[in-house]
Amino acid sequence: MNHIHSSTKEYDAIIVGAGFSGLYQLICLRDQLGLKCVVLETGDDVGGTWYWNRYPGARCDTESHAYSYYFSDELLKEWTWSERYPGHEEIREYMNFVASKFDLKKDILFKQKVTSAKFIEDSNNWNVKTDNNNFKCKFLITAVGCLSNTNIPKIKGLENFEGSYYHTGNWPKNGVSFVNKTVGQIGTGSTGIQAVPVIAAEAKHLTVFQRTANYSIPARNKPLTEEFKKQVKENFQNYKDLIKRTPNAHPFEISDRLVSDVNSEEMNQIYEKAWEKGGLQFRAAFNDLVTNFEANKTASDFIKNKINETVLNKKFASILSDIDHPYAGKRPPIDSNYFETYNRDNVNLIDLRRDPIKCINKNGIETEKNNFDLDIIVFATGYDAMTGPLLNMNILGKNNLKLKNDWKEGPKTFLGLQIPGFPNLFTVTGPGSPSVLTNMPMAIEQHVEWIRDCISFMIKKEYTTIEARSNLAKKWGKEVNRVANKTLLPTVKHSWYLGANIPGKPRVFMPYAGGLPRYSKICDDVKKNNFEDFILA
Ligand code: N01
Repeated sequence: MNHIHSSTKEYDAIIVGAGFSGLYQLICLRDQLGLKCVVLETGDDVGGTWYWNRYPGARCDTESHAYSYYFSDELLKEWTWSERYPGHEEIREYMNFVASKFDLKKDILFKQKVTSAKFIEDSNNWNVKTDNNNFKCKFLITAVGCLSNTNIPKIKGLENFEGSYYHTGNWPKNGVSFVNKTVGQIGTGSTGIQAVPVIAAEAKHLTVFQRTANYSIPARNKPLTEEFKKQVKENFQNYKDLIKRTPNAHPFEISDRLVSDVNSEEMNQIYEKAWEKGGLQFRAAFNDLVTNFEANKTASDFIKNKINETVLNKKFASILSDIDHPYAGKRPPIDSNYFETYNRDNVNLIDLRRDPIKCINKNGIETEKNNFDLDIIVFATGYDAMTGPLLNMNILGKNNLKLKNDWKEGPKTFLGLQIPGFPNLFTVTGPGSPSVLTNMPMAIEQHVEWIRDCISFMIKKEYTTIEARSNLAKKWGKEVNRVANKTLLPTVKHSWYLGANIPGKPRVFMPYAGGLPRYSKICDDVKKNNFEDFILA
């Protein structure tokens, strides 16, 4: 028997999360299909991942003119970015601009953290609970982001630390002052590499604790010229076409050329040019950088040389360039003066491979060989990515099937959009979809529109439920693995793409690496086939 609280609020669709996905999903379902919708958001404003990521230096690695919604020409004309890469404040401004343009906030409930969602078979509804409210809906759409479940590693003694500590993905709204502070930062992923130069410029002293050395390419961020801004506005259709046809939805083509097509002098010139240009585009200099170890080694060696040239302290240079994975085998960071920062007098670097952290004590971090007294510890230690935010919601499907149990050995989805046993639940950029391997807003738009079209089809055909088929989900899981294995990505055994950063998490390659255009075609074919790959009832 299903007991629904007397004040249960009923909707056609509930969307969880008010980031890029949630806002556009609301526009699609409310304004285009006329459904009664609500967005439930934990924070007190829109922004999603960018609501929480306010750490020093937080900036998107995708160029601003591509890191935008492309569904509305009007919006593209009205909004103008100021820098090559958008900073976190400007992204939040953009999202607020979108929210007010489409009058979205009236249908967003803030400070509503979803604590459970249960499918009720008698009525084919979802019951959704937050800390203080009960909701009921027909369609439940998770728009919770892939990198929203922060990971503070369980280091012995953290509770004894008398200073302050922060995770970059849950940064205080009013910021943190590092003035006159002795700071320790753990983690040198994309986030850590952005934070180090900014913290070092403000703090009395910064010690960086590096476990795995990482590549980084200069971002070469700069204010956009009036000419470029004008050019983008006049050519957004061309940009849209370009972004939609490239595998990672970035605004640049991947070269057809193989490393073996050029001699070493030409190769170096190509890398130099790409280094000067900066940004994620570096990996597009040759076609085989992410598929061929030998080709990749030329890029990896080039970057290691740059690190050694830049970092004057030879010990630091050797720690930073001691990289044991192929370039872009993990998500490649880009930076503003990251390696240069190690030339400052107030920066120290500890190689945790040689001197691991033993514990945290009341004064700071204790490694096997040293003690570091600290006022502040910054955890740039990443996320329980992709599956974490979904598993956090305590989702129960048919027959009381707990998502947590169902995914014990790894996520099972069809196209990253639906999960067998969980009817009418849609997962925007869920595991098994291109998501984190792409420029996110593009992957989001594709998913959100597909979900809109699917729900519209169901309404027209008077179907009550849609559910992924188990056999097709299994087949899709194999396909996700097959395409990943054509690249070097799964060879990096400590990568978060494989869940390896979270103790006990199953090692499964989670995103679809076959590219957004190919993936979109697969989804479009399913749609053309009247969604027959799903169980419709
Ligand atoms: O997290 P990460 P991130 N002891 O998991 C270290 C996106 N992003 O927040 O490599 C010591 O990559 C860990 O070491 P190791 C982007 O997709 C986007 O930096 O596991 N160290 C690593 O150095 C990115 O990939 C933008 O050995 C520990 C670091 O912490 C994703 O977010 C900007 C440790 C974690 O790196 C995540 O990046 C920034 C421990 N116990 C980020 N545990 C945009 O542009 C972890 N580490 C949109």
